[in-house]
Amino acid sequence: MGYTIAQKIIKDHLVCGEMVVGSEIGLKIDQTLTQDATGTMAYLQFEAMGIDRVKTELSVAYIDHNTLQAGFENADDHRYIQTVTKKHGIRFSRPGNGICHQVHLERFSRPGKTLIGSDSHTPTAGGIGMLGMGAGGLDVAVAMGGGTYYITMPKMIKINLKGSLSDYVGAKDVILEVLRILGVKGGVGAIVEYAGEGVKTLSVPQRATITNMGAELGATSSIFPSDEVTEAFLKAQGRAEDFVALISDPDAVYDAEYDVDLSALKPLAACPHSPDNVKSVSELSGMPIQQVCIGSCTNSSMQDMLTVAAMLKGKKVHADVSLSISPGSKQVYTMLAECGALADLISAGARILECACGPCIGMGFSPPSAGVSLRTFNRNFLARSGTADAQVYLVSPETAAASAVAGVFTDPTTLGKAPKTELPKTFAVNDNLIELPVEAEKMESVTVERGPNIKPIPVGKEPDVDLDCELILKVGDDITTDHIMPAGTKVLPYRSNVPKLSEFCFTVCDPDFPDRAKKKGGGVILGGQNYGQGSSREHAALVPLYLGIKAVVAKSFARIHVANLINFGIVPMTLTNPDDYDRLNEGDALDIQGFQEAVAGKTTAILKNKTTGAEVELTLSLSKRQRQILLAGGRLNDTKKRTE
Ligand code: MIC
Ligand code: SF4
Repeated sequence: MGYTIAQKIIKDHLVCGEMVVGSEIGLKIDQTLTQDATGTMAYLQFEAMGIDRVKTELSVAYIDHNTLQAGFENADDHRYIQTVTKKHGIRFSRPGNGICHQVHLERFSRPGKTLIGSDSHTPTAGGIGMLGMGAGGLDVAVAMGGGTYYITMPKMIKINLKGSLSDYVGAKDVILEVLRILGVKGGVGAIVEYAGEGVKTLSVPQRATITNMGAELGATSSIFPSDEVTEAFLKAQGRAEDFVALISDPDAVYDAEYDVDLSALKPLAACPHSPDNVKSVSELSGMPIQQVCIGSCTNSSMQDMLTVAAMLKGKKVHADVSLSISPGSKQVYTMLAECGALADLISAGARILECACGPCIGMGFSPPSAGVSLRTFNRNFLARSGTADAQVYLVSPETAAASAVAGVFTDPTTLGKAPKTELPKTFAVNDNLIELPVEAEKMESVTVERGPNIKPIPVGKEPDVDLDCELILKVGDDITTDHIMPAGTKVLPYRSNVPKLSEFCFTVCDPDFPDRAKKKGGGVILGGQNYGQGSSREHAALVPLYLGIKAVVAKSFARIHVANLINFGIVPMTLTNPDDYDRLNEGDALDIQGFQEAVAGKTTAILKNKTTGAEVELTLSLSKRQRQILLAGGRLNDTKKRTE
């Protein structure tokens, strides 16, 4: 039996385990990336491991999330990351160089290699045929130290692309169509591979838009073949030597297959508040809008920007609309300036932002009250924009530009023939904002600078022998990490200050949660399906740990979040019978006799609801390694224990 693309890469990097779907495997990681909102924790944890130099082929730290510096906090974190990376052998991408995934795609991603990043959109690198996966900061720290990265061996899903995209239909519409078909849980436990004759019609940045939003499917990763289009892209980036061809074997077996006819696709939009709530733009056309934001790691390539510039050239942004544009990288920004397209954007009235995540993570540009905002981003979770009642729609750059001019939701295919844009044959390569680390023998000369906002990381404890506590919070299905640990201008500066961060935990769902948890000394959280979907932020585990959360019971969990819970010693358990969800209520007194014993080796435990008398069976699907981590009270404790 042949192999799929992802299976080939996994096979080449397998350190332990068997490639049997559903079982735990360990992988060697070639490259890592971090960004600043998760990076501080990752490097604090790397330092705590006491390893002098990174052992990966390449590790890069990007500054792209917390670039609003309304106080000293973010700048202090940047300085910490700059100095700690210089010391330990990691490249440092300075603020102004661009969004981690865009820059990594341009400058460092390599077909056939493995990459983990402390950011859920790391699968962007799949656009170039690299196996990129999002991970918690601690897992990235371990990989930097040469440690194994563990995942559950995924299923393989194949998307056959036929035909080619019509005028004004973009790569974003392809992934929105896949989200429409599969939904935000449809990729859980799977890697999504793209195949078929349509592949060669898509450029690398277009492919990267598609693999980027595979994160919204809940997939472990998404990947395209590495072919002549990949080779041309690498050549244009001055990296021809990084090319290797990579395709699936003709007899590779997939667990599921779907067809998407690119020629038949129409512009689509993900409606509030979920990326899979997809409708066609024509259904929405005419709806007044107040804001348009173009950029993010999903749609900020040169190709996206040139398309938008051509559509805005000689036009004016509608008086009722505020339009922001954030190019994805310094390379894109420079080339836009050099070719004059930047002038077209500025003169149409676009508000040009720096090349960073910006509005995508709520760092500025929050919409007005109840405002309709069209964004080329990848997430429209409730309140993520910074305005609690905003209505955020995810659209292509084509739909965004057409609507910005019209002032209402507009299907760009109604505009006639699309203006022709041509991508340059070579990109403006200038890595002057990538700082190189010092040589190993000079590392003592570097002083790591820590600001007062950096507070100690909470450390977990071994599980109670019997768990006796309260159901402190009950939430529904599809709870995102933006619900658990919101981001945005007010909160992000405290990513290295867990005590302060805890004041915002779950406040999107329940403003009283932090106070209640503190008063009661924590307890257990109950969630629905897909608990913890979205970002890789380990703060969504660290902060609940700080607030005394001992276990999370849910109908099902998202991949990265469950790994983060385990890393910090919070026990994840699922309801054996999902209907039991209704037999548990907030405030109920709970009791799990033999909790520690169950964590040590049982696959089920009985939860007694002391308030109602009901008994509910819980399932613990944990590997031996995960049980050992939980028994030690988290991965840092476990590593310490084993190295003592
Ligand atoms: C996001 O898009 O939600 C983020 C911000 O990039 C996160 C990382 C974080 O919370 O710092 C992600 O996707 O992992
Ligand atoms: Fe940044 Fe948004 Fe991409 Fe997250 S999704 S990395 S916040 S641009």
